[in-house]
Parts: sequence; structure tokens; C-alpha cells
Amino acid sequence: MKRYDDSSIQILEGLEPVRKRPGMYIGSTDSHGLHHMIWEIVDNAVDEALNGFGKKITITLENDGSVTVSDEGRGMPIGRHASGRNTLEVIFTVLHAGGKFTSEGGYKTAGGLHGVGASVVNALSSWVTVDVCHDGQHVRMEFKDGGSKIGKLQNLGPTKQTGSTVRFKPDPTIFQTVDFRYDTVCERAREEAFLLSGISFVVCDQRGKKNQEQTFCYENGMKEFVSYLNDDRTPLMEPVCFEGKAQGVDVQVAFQYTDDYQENTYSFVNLVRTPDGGTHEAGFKGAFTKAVNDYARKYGILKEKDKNLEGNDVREGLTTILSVSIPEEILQFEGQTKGKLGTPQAKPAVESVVAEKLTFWLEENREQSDMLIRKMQKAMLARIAARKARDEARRGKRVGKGEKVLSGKLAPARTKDSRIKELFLVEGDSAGGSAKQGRDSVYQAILPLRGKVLNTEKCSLADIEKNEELNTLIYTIGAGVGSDFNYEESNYGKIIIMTDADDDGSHIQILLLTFFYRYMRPLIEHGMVYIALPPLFRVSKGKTLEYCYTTEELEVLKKKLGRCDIQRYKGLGEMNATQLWETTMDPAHRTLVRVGIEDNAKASVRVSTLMGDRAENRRRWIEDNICFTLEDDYKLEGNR
Ligand code: TTJ
Repeated sequence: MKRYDDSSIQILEGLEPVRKRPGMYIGSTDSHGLHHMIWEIVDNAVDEALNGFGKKITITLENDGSVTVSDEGRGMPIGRHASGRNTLEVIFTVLHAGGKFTSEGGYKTAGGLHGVGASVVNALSSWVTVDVCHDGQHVRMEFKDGGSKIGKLQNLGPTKQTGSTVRFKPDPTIFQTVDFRYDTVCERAREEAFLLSGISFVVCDQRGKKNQEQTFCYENGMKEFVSYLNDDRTPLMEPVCFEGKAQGVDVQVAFQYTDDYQENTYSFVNLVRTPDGGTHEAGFKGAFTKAVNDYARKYGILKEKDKNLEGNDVREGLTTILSVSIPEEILQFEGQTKGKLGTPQAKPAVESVVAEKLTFWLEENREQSDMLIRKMQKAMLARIAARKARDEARRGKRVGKGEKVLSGKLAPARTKDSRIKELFLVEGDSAGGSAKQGRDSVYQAILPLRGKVLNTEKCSLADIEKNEELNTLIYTIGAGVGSDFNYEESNYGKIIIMTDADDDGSHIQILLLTFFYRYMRPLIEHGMVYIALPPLFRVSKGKTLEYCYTTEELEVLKKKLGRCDIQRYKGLGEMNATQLWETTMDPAHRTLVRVGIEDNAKASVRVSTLMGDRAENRRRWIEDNICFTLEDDYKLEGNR
């Protein structure tokens, strides 16, 4: 992230620039930017807590649409500032007042992404009230209309407490929405609580009738974060955590292995997630792999002739939280969404901490270390086997297991051009039979699916490889699976799910999509997965014959034709081969729905949503974020 603290910005007085270009300061004026206002304020309270003052931070969503953030720290400075004005006023009305105007000299913000302070929140609010309890005094200062001070500093009398409270109401003329979401605030509060052991965040919703409140506080935050992420996985060990400091960079790491095949790395810089990784993550991965290999060689688990374990094998089933704290001066973000750390120093810093601490842990826990390395070796063998099987499948060789499962089931297409080949996954043998007869065998292949597809939400790669149905699917597509999957090697340009238009059919769709999403995600990302829409009705009158795909279409047609003969299709199996071809498979007439991942969902995926959390949440996430679009252009293509 480009910081706005270069000299040209510093001379800007007043807050007009913030109101003119809010996006520059808080990222956006949508719901995301709105919530960012809260964290901009909370960051200040977090700093105070990190300095050792006040371990509890309360965030209240008030009935009038404002938000109150309060801490139990020393209270913001309220005296006279060098400029002659009150320091509180300076903090809230001068851009980038942050580091310069506080006594400690090191008033860094926790945020880092847009950590530009309280003045920005003031600029974008209809009103702000600041209460400070400090040195036995309770004082208040108020602002309105984007930062104009109302009156003077008020003295509200003596108090025994200390702390700062800021209440602000976002300006509805700036934001597209001013509706704070309790769940969103809780999610982020939980994340900060995980990353900041011992600090407690209370989130309170006072709006409407139902008052709700949750407290997030973790004594061993990093470990608990990992456990939380792995909640519905089977752990192979207790979570491990370590920390250290090198070259001015604070590094905290927690990790845990599960029997999952996936690797989950969540990295943070100054408490902000870096979904695209960067130098810190590169340092972690490199040093982790090296420490493991060095250990394995030292104890002869890897022999001289053996190749080193690769990063992918080492990290199979590994869940990691990497949290680094980097001084503002050297903070640098990259990429279109600024989700990647660029600071070069972070790499050697993380490397040296991980090398030292992980090596120490491996040596201190020989038994577990050896168990984990055996697991990594298995992962390596599985990867090599999968690659070999995939290459053979691509070359059309059918060997071993592949031969048995493939025989008889798949009706292959004749062309060698995989881009134009289509694989129909068809529910049931009878529909499969019609599809085989009705298809264009030049480019259409049919794979009938018997019975229910395995629910891959909760099983390991090993379970999948034992499952005949999915195993056949993997071999047929021929592009590997899981971390070894490469969509460019797919034998088909389109994978088309064709099920009955009933509950069972949609369940099969969800199970297949879950599988593709978990184990062949690039297929979805590249728009190669489709759902075929069979018609619901066949309508005939004399010589005319038409198909309707919805009840609305049917109503329109009935009005047009008057008395006619209507046949309702209950399943694909009721159509003969010709009908199935005409209605559902022929590119000139069929309707395909392309399966995608919602862009905005992808962009805003937070750790907590993807979370391990409960299996239920993951399933819901898939249902909420997989999107479907009608593939109109394909119809045109088919009409040529
Ligand atoms: C500065 O040095 C003297 C002691 O207090 C230090 C300070 O700034 N503390 C501080 C700031 N505590 N809390 C804040 C704070 C809290 C909220 C909710 C909002 C803002 C803008 C600051």
C-alpha cells in the first residue's frame, strides 16, 4: 500500500481531501469501507493495549446507527499541542496526526493498510463525540459535518477511571450503505483477538429489540486460531507456536498438521490479512521446507540418494497462521488489491526465526517429527503416483486400477481435440443409456453415475481414491486431483452435469460441485463446469412439438396453442435418446448453466468465512458463493 505520508500530503490542512476522495483513505465507500471506519478507530485502542494499558476494547453498534469504541487505556492526551491547539483536536482534525502528535514518539497504528487515523473517520462522519478520562478528569470534545469542532473542550467533572471513548456516526451522503453488520464486526474482532493474545474484544449490538453481545479473548491466541481453523478436520498433533524477532520484524507462527490433503496458510501483516502472501510467506515456506529436510537428512530418514522433500509434500495437511509486525517505514504492499507484502526485509527475518525455532521444535519432539516426515514421504509418493497415472491416462494407456474402473462405464468421444470434447456426467444408468445413443459421439463422452456421489466435504484424499465413482471421474478427466491438479491437462473442455430436475438431482449436483470445488477448483475458476437444464414439459399439438423448461414457459405456450397434449418429464430417463439429444445435449437447442465462483465473494473471502469452523459453514459457503450463469454465447456457437 502506498502510504500517504509523503511531504506533499503533510502540508494538507483540513479534511476536505478525505471527503473528496474517501476511497483513497478507507479503500471504498461500500460496506467494506464502512466497516473499515470501525477498525480505524479500534487500531488506536489496540495500540494502547499493546503498550500495556487496558486489555479490554468494547465496540457497540448503537441504536441511532452510530458506533462507540472504548478502551481502558491511559486516555488520549488532552493538553496543549505544540501548534497551540488542543492535542485532541489535532488528532481528530489534522490528517496524519498519528505519529507526530503523541508523547511516546512511537504512535504507530496497528492497521498499516490504511492506518491514517481518527481524523479520517471524523471527516467521513455526520458527528463524532470523543470522551477521555485521564488524570482524574472526564473531558469531551464534539465534532459535526465531517470534522467541524463544536464548542470547546468540555470538562465533565472528576472521575476515577481512565480510558478513551470515540462515538461516530458515518455520513450517509458518503457511504452507499450505513448498515453495520454485527456478524462482520464479530468476525474481525475474533480474528484480532486470535492474533493479540490476552486482549479482549467485546462486540455489542444495541440496535432493535434483540440485544446481542459477544466477547472474544484468547490466552493462547495463535494456537487457538489454528485449532479453530482445523475444527472439523482430524488433527495429527497439538498446535505448535513460536515467535521471535529479527531485523526489526516481529514474527509469530502457529501450525498444526491434520489428515487433510490441503494446505492452509493464513498470513497477516500488522494484523491485516495478506491473502496473496508475499515476502513473509515466501520466507516461511522456504525456511520450513529447509528445516524439515535438514532434520530428515541429519537423522537418516532421507538417505543420500533420496531427493529432498518438496514444499508441497511438506505442507500437505498443514494449517499455518503467520503473523508479522513490520515498522511503518518499511511497509510495502503489492498487487492490484494490495494483498501481498512487498517488504524485502520480511523474508530473511521470517526465515531466521522459523529456521531457529522450528529446528529446535523438531529436535525436541523427535517422535512427532519422525511421524510427520513419514507422512510427507507418503505425500510425495502419492504425488508421483498421481502424476504417473495422469500421464498414462492422457496418453490413453489404461493400466492397473484405471483399466478396471474405466472399462464399460465411460462412452468415450472419438476426437483427440480435448478443447472441444464434452464430458456428460449423467445421473442413473437408464438416462446414461439414452445419452450414449443420442449423443454426437465425435465430441461428446458419457459417464453414467450410479447412486449417490461421495460427500467430499468431510473426507480425505485417500477416501476419495478408494471411492470408485470419484476415482473413475478423476481418471476420466485425466488432469490429476487436489494439489496435483492441472486444468490444462483436462481431457475435456466442458464437464456437464446432467441430472433429473428433482431434489435428488440437485443433491447430486451439489455433491459433484463440492468435489470439483475442493479438488479440481481450477475447472470451476476457468468456467469449464456446467449444469445441463433438461426440459420440464413436452407439449404437442398435431404436428407441432415444443419443450418447456419452466412452468412460466408452459403457461405462455398453453395460451398460444389452446388445447394441447402436455407430458411432464419427471426424469431424464423418461426421454428417449432422440428427445434427450434435442432438448438437453444438442448445442443448437440446449441450455447450459456455467458454474463460477462469485468474484466479490472471492475478493472478500475472510479467513473466518472459509473457516474451518464448522462443516456446516463450509457447505453454506459453497452454496452461497458458487454462482450460476446462463451460457448464452454457447448457444450461438452451437447454431453455426
Ligand atoms: C498517548 O500518550 C499518552 C497516553 O495515551 C496515549 C494514547 O494516545 N492513548 C490512547 C489513544 N488510548 N486510546 C486511544 C484511542 C482510543 C480510541 C477508541 C480511539 C482513538 C482515536 C484513540
